Amino acid sequence: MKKPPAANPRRSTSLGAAALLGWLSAASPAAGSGALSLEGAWARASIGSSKVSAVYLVVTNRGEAADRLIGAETERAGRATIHRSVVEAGVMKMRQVDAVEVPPGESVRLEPGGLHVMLTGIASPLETGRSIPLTLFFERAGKLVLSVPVRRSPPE
Ligand SMILES: [Cu+2]
Repeated sequence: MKKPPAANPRRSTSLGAAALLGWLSAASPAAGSGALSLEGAWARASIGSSKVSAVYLVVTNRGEAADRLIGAETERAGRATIHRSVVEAGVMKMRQVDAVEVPPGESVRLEPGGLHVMLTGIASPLETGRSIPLTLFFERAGKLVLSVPVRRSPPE
């Protein structure tokens, strides 16, 4: 009489699937391609008739080679540019940057008070609970598209 298939390989398969599912839900909302993963993305809800907002996220490079974030676009805004907030003489200012380096094995945080994707010329208000499409352009990974939830404040 034949024995049923060994339990061990089966168990390791389901553990692998569970681990993967855990990773997927922990990383949600996430997108990625190859070496890069994009996690925790959120867009700030626009205030009143304000035409500006910002998108924040964490870019992690799990690859061997450096990459660079070189641009962004969304159908919801006239322009999406990469900005860095800096404090000069006690005043918070924003400067456009051409690119953001993402070294191999590292994460770069775009977060309030620092780097962000600046949205200007917003056509209609960004409402909490909705999502906006965002395309990010990387030198190496190319074009990555993600759906970004709109929030009033950073996720926990
Ligand atoms: Cu800005």
